[in-house]
This record gives sequence, C-alpha cells and structure tokens, in this order.
Amino acid sequence: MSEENCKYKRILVTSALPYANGPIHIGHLAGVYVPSDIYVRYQRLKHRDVLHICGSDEHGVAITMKARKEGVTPQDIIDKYHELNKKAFEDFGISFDIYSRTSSQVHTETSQEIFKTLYNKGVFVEKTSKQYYDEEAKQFLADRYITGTCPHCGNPNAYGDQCEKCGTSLDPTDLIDPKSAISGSQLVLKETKHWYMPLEKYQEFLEKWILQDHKNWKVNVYGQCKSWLDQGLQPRAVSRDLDWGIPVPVEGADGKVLYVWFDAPIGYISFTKQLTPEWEKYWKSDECKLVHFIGKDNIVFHCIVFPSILKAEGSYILPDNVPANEFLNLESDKISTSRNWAVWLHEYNEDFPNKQDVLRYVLTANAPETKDNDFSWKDFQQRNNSELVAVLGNFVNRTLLLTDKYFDGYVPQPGELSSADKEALEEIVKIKQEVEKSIENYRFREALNNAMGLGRLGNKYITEQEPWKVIKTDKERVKTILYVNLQITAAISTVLEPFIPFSMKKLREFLNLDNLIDWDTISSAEILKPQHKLNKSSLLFEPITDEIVQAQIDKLNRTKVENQKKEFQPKAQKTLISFDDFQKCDIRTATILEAEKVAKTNKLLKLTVDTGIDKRTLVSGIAEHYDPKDIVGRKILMIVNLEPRKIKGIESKGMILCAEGSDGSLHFLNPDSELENGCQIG
Ligand code: B3M
Ligand code: ZN
Repeated sequence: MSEENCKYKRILVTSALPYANGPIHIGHLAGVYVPSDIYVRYQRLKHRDVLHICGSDEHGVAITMKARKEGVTPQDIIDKYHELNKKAFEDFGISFDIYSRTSSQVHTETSQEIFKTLYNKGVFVEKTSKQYYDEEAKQFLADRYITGTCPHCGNPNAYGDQCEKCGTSLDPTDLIDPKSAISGSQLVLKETKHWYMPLEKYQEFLEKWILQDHKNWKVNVYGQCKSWLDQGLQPRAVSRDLDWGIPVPVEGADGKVLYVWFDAPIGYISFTKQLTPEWEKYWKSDECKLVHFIGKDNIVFHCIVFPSILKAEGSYILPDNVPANEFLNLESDKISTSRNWAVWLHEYNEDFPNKQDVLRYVLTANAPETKDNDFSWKDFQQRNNSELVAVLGNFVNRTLLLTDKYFDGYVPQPGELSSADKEALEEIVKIKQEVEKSIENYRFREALNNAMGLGRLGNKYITEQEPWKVIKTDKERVKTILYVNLQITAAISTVLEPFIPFSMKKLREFLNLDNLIDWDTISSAEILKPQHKLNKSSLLFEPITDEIVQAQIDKLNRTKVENQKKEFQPKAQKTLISFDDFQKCDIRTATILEAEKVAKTNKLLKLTVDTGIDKRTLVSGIAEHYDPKDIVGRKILMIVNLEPRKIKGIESKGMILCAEGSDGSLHFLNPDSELENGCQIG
C-alpha cells in the first residue's frame, strides 16, 4: 500500500451523478467513469475495503426543460434515463457498488437533514431579492427559463444565465426585453426569499485545506480552485423557486426547493446509506479515504461548495483527492448533447456488443487527463488493430496455441532458468509496480501504457527465444520458454483487469483460472504451476475493418448535415436594387453539352453549354458538387450577359445559377417543365 494509503482502512469512491435527462456519451466515460472504474477495480484486486458510489442526478431545471420540450412529466424523463444509463453502465462494465437516484426517499431525508442542521446552526444567510416572475405561469423563473436579447451581441434568443451565441455569462436582469420561455409573456420583477451559503466565511479554511494541504492535487484541479479562491468566494444560493426538487424543510419556504447542486453531492452520502448500514464507517471516519471522480466543470462544486457544506455540518470527512479530467472532443469537434454530436454509450453497446474493452482501452489511452483531447474512429481502429490485436492478443495467442500444440495444453515443467528467463520474470514485477504507482496517482493513461508493457515484454521474449524453431532440437528448453510465457500471460490477466475486464475474464477462462489472481500474488515467483491444464483458447481481440469504422463516420456525417439544416441561418438580404437594374440581367434556360475538370484545380469545371442563342464555354466552381460525367445533358439556368472573364486561361462567358444549401452544397436550378434552350427568365 502506498504511504498515502497506509493511514486509511477504507476507500470511498464517488463518480459524478449523471443528470437523468439524457444518455451517457464517451465524454462522460473518458472524463469520469472509466478512470473511476479502473481505480476501484485495482483497489479490489488489492483486497482493499472500497465502495464505488454513483446514481442519477434527478433534480434541476434541465430536467423540467427537457420534460416541457417533450411534452411529458419530469418523472417520465428521469425514469427513462435512469434506467437507460444504469443498464448502459452495467453493459459497459462500470462496476458501481450502487447506482441509485436522487429522487429516492432516503436522499430527500438526508438532504433535508443536512439543510436543517446548517439552518439551525445559523449558517445560512437569508436574503430577499427581486427575481423575474411569470404571472401567466404563476411561477418564478430559473435563469434558463428566461430569454431575451443579449446586450453584447444582440442575439434575440439569449438565456438568463448565458448567451450561447457569444458565450457571455449573463444575469437575467442583463437581458433586453426578457420574456418567459414557458408562456412567452413579459416578466415582472417580484421579491422572493432564498437561503445562501456564505462561502466567503470558508475562504480561509479552503485556502489552507486546498492550497496548503492538497498541493498534490492534479494541476488542472488545483489551478481552478486557486483561481476561484483568488477571486474571493461569494455567497451562493442553496434554494430555488421551482416545483421540481427537494422541498426546503423550514417554515416560510412554500414553493421553494433545494438548489440542485446543494442536494446532488449529498447523493453520495444517501446512496452509501442505502448500500450499507455501516455507512458512517466511510463518511464519518478519518480512516476512510474519499475520492471524487468528476469532469472539470464540476470542480468548484466538489472542491469548494460541497466541502464547505460538510465542513459547516461538522461530522463528515472531506475528499482526499478530486482527480477531475478535462473534456473529450469527437472528431475534433466539441461533444454536444443538443447537437447529437456524440458517441452514445447505449448505442455503442448495441453496435459493438463484444467490444466494450476496445472503447475502454481507447478512452484510457486517449484520456483528457490534463488537457482536452480528441476521439476519432480512425484512432479507435488503429489502437485496436495495432495495440490490442498486434501486441497483447498476438502474444497471448502464440503462447496458448504453442502450449496446446507442444504440451497438450499443460503448463510445462521448466528446466534451469537462463538469465533471459530470470530477467523476463523479474520484469513482470517491475511492470506491475509501475502500474500500481500510476494508478495510485490517478495517472491512468500512464498506467495502461505501463500495463501494456507486459504484452511488449512477452512478444520480445518469445521472439528472441523462438520456441517454434527450438522445438526441433531441444524440447526441454521449449518447456522453460513456454513456462515463462505463461507466467507473463497469467500476470496480464490480473494487471490488465482494471482496464479491459471483459477480455481478461475471457483470458482467465483460457487459463482455466476460476478466480482472479490477486494483485499481490503477481511476482517473479511461480503464478501458474506446472501440470496446470489450460482450456482451449480463441482470439482475444479481432481486427476492426475499415467498413465498420466508416459506418460510424457516416453516421456522424449524417448528424453534421442534420445540424447544418437545423442551425441554418439564411444570409441577410442584399441591398435593394431597382427593377431596371434587375432587367439588365439576361437569365436563360440552357443545356450542358460537355463537362470536364479544369487541370490543376479542385473546384473548377469547364463546360460547353447550349444557350439557345449560341454554344459557348464557361468555367464554373462546381467540381466539388457535381461529377462532370453526371451533368452532360442537364438543363440549367444561367446569366448569359455577364462580361466574359479569363479563368485559368479559359474564356468564361456567363454564369450558372446555383442554390447554396445549409451544408455549403451547390444545386442547379431547373424549370419545372421541359423548356427549350434560350427561354428568358424574368
Ligand atoms: N449532475 C453532472 C454534470 O454537471 C452533475 C454532477 C452531479 S455530481 C454530484 O454534468
Ligand atoms: Zn451574446
């Protein structure tokens, strides 16, 4: 156990509670759930007392907005996505000990109890302020329910908390002509009372607890906390005027609920209560190490707000570490639920039913641990084929097939170990220790790369020892070589379990191992004993073909086109012209007689057209939109009286009229009936 872990008897791991208003995507997995699952699986292999807590975050305005948009109730929304996400995580091997939900009764009671404790201690500050009220809907409006014109960029559809067009953070009172997103009616400012957590009173405590006592936190986490603290903490509302959420449990709070970020982190506590009656041994004991796995957008809540609440309450432990990850992009674009720009976990599980480990592997190898990173389907294919198949799978496959072929699937009795044999066995331990150190320090990319060192070790050793050659002359020597290979293979089945658990379960079946080999059993001493009978094996990993990957890329491209259509903003109208000006344009029907690409250009076609007046040549920038062989004979509309221009040395006399689509595509315009060439358009 690392020195940092020595003082702890238990480990409590929490993963950010996903909002139950949408599916899980690869950004969530890379940011939070794959790293937390690796960490917990490793701790279990060390036989440590560890709990992994998660569940649905079911309050907040985002859920009521989704319900309103879909014409269902908030309960319908949370029931749908709680079940969808719970199953998707299970299918993906994210091994929570509990996946509960903040709509549970235990959570309501726990949240209200903590609120009342702080209230009775006089921690909260009560403040009355003017907030926007919708007299038609008879309710105060949360910031997201207020729309109006952004004072910075004039966007008429800015929200009360942010303008999504220019990105400016807003206060509802900044908006010009604010309206209700519920009823569309004008809003009135009305007094309302709320309770505030005076974070400024915990500034000094947090500066010591974070900036002095937790200098070991990840740079991105420590840096964000420091910048919040340097700005000086402000009071933060812990209640809202909403009809969806946990009622504020004090007098004079009708129609008010706990702010979602007050109750959500308390879900970690209430879910632990649901999991074990001994929950206080975790949450109320300094012998327990608390680790929050989150994305960077949740740092302030997990490092500043929630610890202040627990500090004020006084009986709970605070996190030992909050190893927040940065964001993952998809094909170099920001993942977005609203634009459906994501790889959804439940869809991945359907499209790749037996390849959860490939995605776990790729999301770990590419994890945005200290800066945003990118996921691409090509990289997904490349890492599967050149790392999982070619390194790990290849080594394991050769070892098991040769043992079956030469020794009928029995672990051979080794002879005298050579120095190369001993070095290989000792390297197993070194690699395991490197993996251990990386995981303990939340560096999972590094840990995975270290663990893959066992595959590289095995391939190097078997290639150097060439048992397929030596077998012809010295079968005893091959016994030793394959014995060493099998020890490496057994080590792989444990050391890589936290990262790719499904494949390692399969490998244990090949090795005829009923249980996982303990982490601490992995040493240069014998793991698989001679005469142990192996089972028949098959390939651990299959290559991923270009077709499989292209199908996913095509799916994203269809989404891109759909988004372009949805987001299409027609260009502003040009300045007015007189009818006489328009009359000067001579637009005719015409037919394309010949078409060819203009040499050394990507965009230009040289066309010969029949205008009805004459046959002429023109150059048109449509090469990326039309294939020359497809447009010969096509009817078009064109301006015939444009002054001729030399383009790439070709005299172009006229211009084809095209419409530009939302995705930038160009489209010919055709008369809706068969017309002769030369008909005038007016
Ligand atoms: N529901 C997820 C998010 O901000 C939020 C986490 C709560 S953890 C207590 O995306
Ligand atoms: Zn704006």
